[in-house]
Amino acid sequence: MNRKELAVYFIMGTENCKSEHPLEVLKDALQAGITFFQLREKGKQPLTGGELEQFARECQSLCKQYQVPFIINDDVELALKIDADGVHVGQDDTPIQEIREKFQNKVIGVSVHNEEELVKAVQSGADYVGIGPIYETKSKPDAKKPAGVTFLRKAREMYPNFPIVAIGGITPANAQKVKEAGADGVAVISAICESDDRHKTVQLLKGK
Ligand code: 3NM
Repeated sequence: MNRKELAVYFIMGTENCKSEHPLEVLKDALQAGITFFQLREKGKQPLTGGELEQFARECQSLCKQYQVPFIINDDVELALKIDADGVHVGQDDTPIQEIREKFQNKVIGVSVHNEEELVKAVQSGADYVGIGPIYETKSKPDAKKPAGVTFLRKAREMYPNFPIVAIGGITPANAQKVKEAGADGVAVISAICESDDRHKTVQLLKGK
C-alpha cells in the first residue's frame, strides 16, 4: 500500500457520533479530506446483522465516491461479503495468514503494542500496523496504558519503509510530534467526530 494513504485515517462507529447522523459525519470527514476510513462498530448497542451490513454498505458507497479506502474492524466475514477494501484486526482476532488466504488483494492492518507483535505482524504479511495508544484516549475503554512516542520511534527505526499509523488521543495539537517520531499518519476517532470544523481539523492533522 501507499504510505501516504495513512495520512489522516478516520475511524468511526455509530456510538462515536452523538449529535449527528454517522453518515453525515463520514460525508463531512470525506469532504474535509480524510485519506482512509475504518468502520469500527463497538459499544453498548452496536448495530449487528442486517443493520450492520446495510450501514457498512452505505459507508462503503460514500468512501467510493471520494476514492478513500474502506476498511472494516475485526469482521472478516462482513468485509468479504461486501467486498470491502480490507480489514483491521487486533492481537486477539483471526491470525493474519488465515485472513490473507481469503484476502489476496486486500489491505490487512494489525494493531501492535510491542516489538514482538510488530515483528510478527510484518513477517506474517500485514500491510500496515497501527501503534497505540500514544496518548490517553476516551474512545476505547479497554485501551492499554498510553505509551507516548517511544515505541513508535523504535518501530520506525526497525522498519524504515513499513506503513505505520499512530493512534490514541491524537489531536491537531500533538499530530506533528507523532509524525516526527515516525508515523506515516494519524488514526483518530474523537478529533474528527467531535470537531466543529472538520475541514480545519483534517488540514491540521495533515500538517497544513
Ligand atoms: N485503538 P481517539 S486507541 C480504536 O491503542 C483505538 O489500539 C487504540 O480514539 C489502540 O482518537 C483507540 O478518540 C481509540 O483517542 C482512538
